[in-house]
Amino acid sequence: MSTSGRIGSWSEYQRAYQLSIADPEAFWAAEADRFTWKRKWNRVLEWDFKKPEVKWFIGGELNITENCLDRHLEQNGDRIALIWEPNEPKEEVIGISYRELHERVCRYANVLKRNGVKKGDRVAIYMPMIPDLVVGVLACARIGAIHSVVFCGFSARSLADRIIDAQAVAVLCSDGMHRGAKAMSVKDVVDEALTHCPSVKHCIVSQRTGDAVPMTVGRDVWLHAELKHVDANCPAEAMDSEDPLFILYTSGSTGMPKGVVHSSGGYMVFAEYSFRNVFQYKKDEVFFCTADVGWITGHSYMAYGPLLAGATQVMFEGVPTYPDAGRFWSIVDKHKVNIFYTAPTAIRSLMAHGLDHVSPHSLSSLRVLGTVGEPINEEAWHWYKQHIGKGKCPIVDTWWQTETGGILISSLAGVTDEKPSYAAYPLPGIQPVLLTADGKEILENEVEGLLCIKFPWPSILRTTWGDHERCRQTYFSSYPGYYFTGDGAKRDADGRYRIIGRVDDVINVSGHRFGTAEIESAINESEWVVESAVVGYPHNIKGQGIYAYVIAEKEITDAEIARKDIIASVVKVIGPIAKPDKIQFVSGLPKTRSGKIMRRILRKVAENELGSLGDTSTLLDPAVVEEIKTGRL
Ligand code: 7RM
Repeated sequence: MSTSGRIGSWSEYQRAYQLSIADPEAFWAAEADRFTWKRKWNRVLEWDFKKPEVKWFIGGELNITENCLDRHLEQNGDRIALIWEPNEPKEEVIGISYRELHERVCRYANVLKRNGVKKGDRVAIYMPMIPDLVVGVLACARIGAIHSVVFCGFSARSLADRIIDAQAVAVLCSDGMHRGAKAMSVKDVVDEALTHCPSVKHCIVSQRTGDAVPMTVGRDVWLHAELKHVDANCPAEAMDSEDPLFILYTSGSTGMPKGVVHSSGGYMVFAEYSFRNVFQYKKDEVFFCTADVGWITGHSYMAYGPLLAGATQVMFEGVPTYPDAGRFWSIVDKHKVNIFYTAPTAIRSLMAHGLDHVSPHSLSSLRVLGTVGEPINEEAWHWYKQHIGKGKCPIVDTWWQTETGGILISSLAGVTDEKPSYAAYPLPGIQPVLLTADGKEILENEVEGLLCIKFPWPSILRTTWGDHERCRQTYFSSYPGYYFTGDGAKRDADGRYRIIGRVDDVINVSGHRFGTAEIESAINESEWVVESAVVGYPHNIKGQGIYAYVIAEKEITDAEIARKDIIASVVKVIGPIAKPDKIQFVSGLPKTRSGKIMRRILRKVAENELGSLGDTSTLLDPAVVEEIKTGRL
């Protein structure tokens, strides 16, 4: 291991990997030792995937913000932690040093306390990409409140569902937001949500747009006004290593999204470890992750990982295509970004805008490129490599999930080799396996199977909020003794993994997960709909698009009106990101005699693989398949 603590060569990777398998406890204890603990752990690991129960660094006490902030102050207090790039390129950039960030977090934490928020309370955060979002997240962690960030594009209904599920006592939000050419209200959405959320006693509002928003007396306060009453001293609460740090809701194949719960100690250790090794972050470099803090990528590789590592990073408020499709590249040049981390969908969309948006920019500061969220096709990989990385930047294709807390499979930038469309090798401490459908481990290479993990790593989810049985059912019951990812994968002759995609009823739209059932129930709220079935289909930009088959309630005289109403319903229930791309009206759905929808057939039609529908004779009404094929959009 090099002195920087980074794995520096292929042989060091192999050595670290072997040690991590032979003696996981010694391996992770050595990594955990790099951090500031208020009290050292007495046991490294206890686990049982049957219950499931996983505990890391048992008996240890820490506060993650002390590790993100306080411990950098003495030597690196003046280092820039956050470079905030506003939506408008002409608006002033805000640079926040570690010392300033520490102070802002402490003050915000004192505002939370002033508003009655205590250790263990849940706090929902619904904010655009402004510095207060990161400050608010860390302020919660400072006092031991459990944050639940809800992506600012979700509807009032989604926000309310998540607040109610977690019984949050407070909401942190802003007045409004800027996104590209649009300005949108945020507080209005919160107000609407809060009419259904009696658990919320306080709402703390940051100023962003300066719009006048209604403030409910006794509940709503302005952050800037509250800050006048607090000082900059806020001792970090001692958290048990296994105390929950945050909840993040994520969609699965059934029902309402689950609140994935992450721990304090294990999550901290793995977020930093994976950041340091995958991106090979070097002192003084600038890191830019384009993900919103509303998703897990923004948690682990913006709010926490880079700060734990003492890095300097860019936080971008806007969208990749505003004011033009060269915005990312102009930010890279403007802030001399060295490491750039984005989603394949963004790469494909910028690729479609053409090289005219790339060529005006030098991009010479770039050293490492990363992708996350969905499989990257080879064409996009090569475009990224050649036109953004100029052929000289390693690409890390990082596979992981909300539930895994951090990157599990990825090459290490410039250290282990890369192969287009392969996430490649497991990080040290990660033991992936491929299973057959009946649960047998496939030991050979050049195979395909269900991707499971057979040993815990520090940032594995601990439970799903309020429903441990659901956690067991979803992740630990299909293949007892394993954590089941829901993904299918291939393994090549050299042991590299290639993630194929979900094998369950989850659609990955632009790297965002939605359950088919979740979208169907939103569609079914339209008065035009009797029943619906949703499947994913390959989409050039988004990776997967949403294809909805709908049985209409009444005769449709104007299909456009019905379509609009269905879309409005999805926007209201989930948010604009889950809008169906295609809506086909049908008179019936292909069902088995027991009434189960044969999604396989619907998927094949949506994929335009009409020749390989398989046996349809067992269907209740085989004729409906012909109609569906003919009406394909
Ligand atoms: C980080 C994140 C998780 C799902 C996962 C996969 C897919 C993520 C990759 C990928 C192929 C990748 N969390 N996925 N990364 N597929 N290559 N590098 O995305 O919880 O929102 O989604 O995303 O299907 O199960 S997530």
